Amino acid sequence: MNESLETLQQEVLERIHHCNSETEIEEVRVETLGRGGRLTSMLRGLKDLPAEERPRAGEQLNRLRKLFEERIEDRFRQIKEQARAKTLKDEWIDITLPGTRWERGRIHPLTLVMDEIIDVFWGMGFEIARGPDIEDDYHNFEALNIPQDHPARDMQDTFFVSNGMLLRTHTSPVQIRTMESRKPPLQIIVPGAVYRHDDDATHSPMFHQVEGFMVDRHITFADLKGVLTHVLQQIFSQDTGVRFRPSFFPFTEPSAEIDIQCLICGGKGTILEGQTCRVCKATGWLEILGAGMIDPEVFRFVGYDPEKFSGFAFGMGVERIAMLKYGIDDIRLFFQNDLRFLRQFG
Ligand code: 2NM
Repeated sequence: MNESLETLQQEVLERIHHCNSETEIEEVRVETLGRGGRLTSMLRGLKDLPAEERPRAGEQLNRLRKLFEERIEDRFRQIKEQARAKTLKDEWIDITLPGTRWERGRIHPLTLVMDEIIDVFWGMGFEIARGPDIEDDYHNFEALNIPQDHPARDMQDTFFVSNGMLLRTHTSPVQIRTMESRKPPLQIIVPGAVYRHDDDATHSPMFHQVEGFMVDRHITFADLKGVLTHVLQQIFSQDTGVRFRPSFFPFTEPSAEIDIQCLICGGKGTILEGQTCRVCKATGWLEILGAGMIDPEVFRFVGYDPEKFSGFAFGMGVERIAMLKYGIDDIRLFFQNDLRFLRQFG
């Protein structure tokens, strides 16, 4: 009995010592202290011993049970502790590290310039109207008094799509549609994309315009001059010189082209040491706007009485203004989405 108890003690303590997981230690507990466990069986066998041996044997077995229970408990705690230490080590994170910074998006330079132009007109009480990019011949040409044989109607300049429809070559068809459905007084601008068959450093097949018009009784060329001078001096600077030159458009009479003093040479036509300014080609002026008094023919097309109403209209190219404002020499940079270019704005 003594011999076998000592063997049991040695064996069990050895096994407990070698346990490395909660499952293993639970196995040892069941095999030793569980219902059919080795020690449990021995405790159960006490009753078969002679009465005089029972107290001593019982004492020894109970001592062993206490010992096993304590060691199992200790080992169990050690294993848990090791597992926790390992988790803490493996899953350690430095919460003081700075986060990954995502680069913020910026506003496209064309949107910046477009918004700036819109803000100036908005401040003068103009409404903003929009319309379809795909138009019919009537609204893009006919109602604007552009005759059948006008070069702008040529395949060379206009993108035609199916069923006689085309990509608008200016935003003027939206002005026509607005006048068709509403009565004066109106003061409206129409920003948007337009399309022309043209592609080089200063022309893109898709570009943007802000066109607009004002119609009421007694609108004169003085209103045109006042409004457009104010707009240009807001967009560029308060002291920018503005010049009106006579011109021709089928939809306005009289018509004018409007120049501002060159932003690069300040109107001198020359830069450092008498070199000629390449931006204004030594003229000191930059063409920036087309405008005029809306032709009575256009009013007849939309059903306005030209004896009662008059108005002015204008159009400008957003890319051209953005190029002059930021000193960009190739229009294609706006559409290539090169981040090195785009990051410089906004
Ligand atoms: C320009 C120049 C001059 C213009 C005319 C009209 C309309 F529809 F009212 F007749 N809209 N825009 C116009 C006039 C556009 O762009 C260079």
